[in-house]
Amino acid sequence: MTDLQPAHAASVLFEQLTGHAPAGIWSAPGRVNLIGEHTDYNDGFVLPFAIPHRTYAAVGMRDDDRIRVASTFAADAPVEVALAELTTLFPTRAGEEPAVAEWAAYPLGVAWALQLAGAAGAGVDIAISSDVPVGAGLSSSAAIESATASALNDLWDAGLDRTALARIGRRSENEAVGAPTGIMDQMASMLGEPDAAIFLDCRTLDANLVRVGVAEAGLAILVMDTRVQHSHSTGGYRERRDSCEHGAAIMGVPSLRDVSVDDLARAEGLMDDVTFRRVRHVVTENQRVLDTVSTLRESGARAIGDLLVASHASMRDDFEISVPELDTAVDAALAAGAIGARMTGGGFGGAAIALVEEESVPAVSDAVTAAFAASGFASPHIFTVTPAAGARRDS
Ligand code: GAF
Repeated sequence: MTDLQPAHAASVLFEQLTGHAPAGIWSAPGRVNLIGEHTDYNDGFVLPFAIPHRTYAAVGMRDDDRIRVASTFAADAPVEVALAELTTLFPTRAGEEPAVAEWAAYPLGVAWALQLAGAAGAGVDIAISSDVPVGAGLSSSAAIESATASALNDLWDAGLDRTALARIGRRSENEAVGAPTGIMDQMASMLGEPDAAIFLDCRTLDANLVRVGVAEAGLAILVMDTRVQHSHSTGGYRERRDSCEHGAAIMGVPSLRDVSVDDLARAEGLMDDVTFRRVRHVVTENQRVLDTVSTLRESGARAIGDLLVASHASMRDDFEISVPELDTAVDAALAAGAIGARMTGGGFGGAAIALVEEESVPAVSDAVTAAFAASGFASPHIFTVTPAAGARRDS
């Protein structure tokens, strides 16, 4: 790790690696999901926004056909392979570790996915640095993928649009890293805009910006990172996906997107209790996304608190992806006056968010920190975020 700002740190690492300056620096953000959890791989709706924390990739061309990646998280362990070798490294088989260190599988997987899409060029050096918290459910992985995909798209003259680059990033995550995720995080990282959330239909990939208007309402969004690390490559995430597919098969539909709240009574009679509760979470969460979008548009951010709270309850009780630290963060924030709060991201650890009055940020933060101490949990990392810009070339 380094104390330098990440854009500068990426550039310095690049120069240490190659002895010359990069051709450019590209960056992409992490994300917070305002609402719509585990709906993306069910062809449903999500409402994430990009955050100010970003991953920077300093990139330059080589005069051979090799690709080298380095990161300030593992500065003394760059990984270098021939571009032609990527097809021997990937895909990673389900349940197995990638053939390279996991951090390197993200950018190398992007290069591999671009090759498969017919977009390849000469060798490159890539140096990465980031201030997106890792393992916090804030999509540090999508930030690496989107920064790398943007850089290679430009340097290899691939001409892919942002949605196509999001698909490249997802392919890297699914097939190179081996995490069976949906496309929400990559789309948020590619499409983010200041003061806007991205209302995404994950079936069609139609994306519409929705003004969040938190600051103008005198509100703030707190991120409460529990520091309970999680990974989507293993265990619970994959099991939830399987349950959803099982539920959709029982209902005779391609995906849970095709089940409505009115169908739930019939669903309950057709499946076991656990599968039914997984289905109920996804179906009601899709509806909560639609309700949040219309509420934001008609009444503003102050009116969405109950939807956030209902979303958390559904993840805790029906989808069973919360952990005591996330529930403590949500409960303590609400007890201290937050308008709404919920865990964000894939669950099993990571972060929760709270919508709070701007002037009560210190009081809510203190209350959450005190609740963690009282429960014997490690101190949470608490900070505010505002919706920020998506992937871009910085220099
Ligand atoms: C993780 C995944 F990467 C996303 O695709 C999404 O499924 C999310 O968990 C849950 O909503 O961030």
